[in-house]
Amino acid sequence: GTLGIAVIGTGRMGSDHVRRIGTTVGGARVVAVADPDGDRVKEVAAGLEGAGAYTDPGAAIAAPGVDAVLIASPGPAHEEAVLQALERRLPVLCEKPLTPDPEGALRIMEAERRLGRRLVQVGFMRRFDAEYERLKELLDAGGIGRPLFLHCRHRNASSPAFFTGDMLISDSVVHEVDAARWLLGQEVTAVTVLAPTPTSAAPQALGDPRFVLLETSGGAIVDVEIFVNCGFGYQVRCEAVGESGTARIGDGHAMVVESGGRWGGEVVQDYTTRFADAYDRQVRRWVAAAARGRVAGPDAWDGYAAAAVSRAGLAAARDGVRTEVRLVERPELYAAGRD
Ligand code: ISE
Repeated sequence: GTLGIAVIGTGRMGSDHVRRIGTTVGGARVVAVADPDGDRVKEVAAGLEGAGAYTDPGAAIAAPGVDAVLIASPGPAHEEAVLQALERRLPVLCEKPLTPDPEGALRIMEAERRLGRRLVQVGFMRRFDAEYERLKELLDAGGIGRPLFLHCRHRNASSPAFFTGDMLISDSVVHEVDAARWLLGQEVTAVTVLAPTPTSAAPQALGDPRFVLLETSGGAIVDVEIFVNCGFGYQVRCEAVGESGTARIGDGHAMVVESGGRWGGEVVQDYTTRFADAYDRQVRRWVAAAARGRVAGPDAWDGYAAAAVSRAGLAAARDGVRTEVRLVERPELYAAGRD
């Protein structure tokens, strides 16, 4: 049958997911949408046959025909919607960050423990990107030996008006946190944040860009340049350095043009373009897993670990000191290697 999906939040990501479910993801259909902006949600629902429009997320989740829930509201609204979905035993794909704070993620894990199963997948879409998958395969196969460093660059052309200095860490660097944990198969144990004199191209209070250092449980070092007002485009790069070689992804040289005595190419402008294929594969894999009551990829534990690292990162940025990450013991339900 067709999986009926409720989409919570119809902002940039939510509406992109609605489009994707209608066009590139088979076996699923959006049957309810929710957004606090009543006009907007009606407009989105009007483009979908037979979909209900709601301003209350709980009402959309409880709507007839809903088999699974995709949450793309702002981070602070995630926990309540996830818990409402879990009360109904519905599979969830929740955009990152799962929750802004580790406590909220722990409450979600507790709800899954009571159900005795994992139903929540977190939208760390880089795990579904073809280049990241190749790097992961190479590292897992020992192709460059034991990893020593990951050098990461994360640049946005500009940041939206609502962006805050904290979000540089909890909304942007959180992707490198998850990618590093996944690529290395290790936890992040400590965070240090450095800041150059901020760019004059953004409000000074934003403190953009920053340099974030992550230490990991296996003794690797991850450095992240986060620069959300670089002006020229969207770039996510990662170079792994191992004992016997290096590997780099994200150069973005899909096509190089040589003409008129010059060579060059295009820099993509935003993440919905750079990671379009990753988002498609993420949602397809989620739909396939949800139909079997499973999750595919990053789960609530990954959301929790990322939130714990963000908390340490915010303290590190505020106090200007290296800050250790505290994690609870990993519950059996989230043991590595479980599908
Ligand atoms: C945004 O929320 C994302 O998830 C993007 O991938 C990231 O590049 C951007 O910095 C975030 O604000």
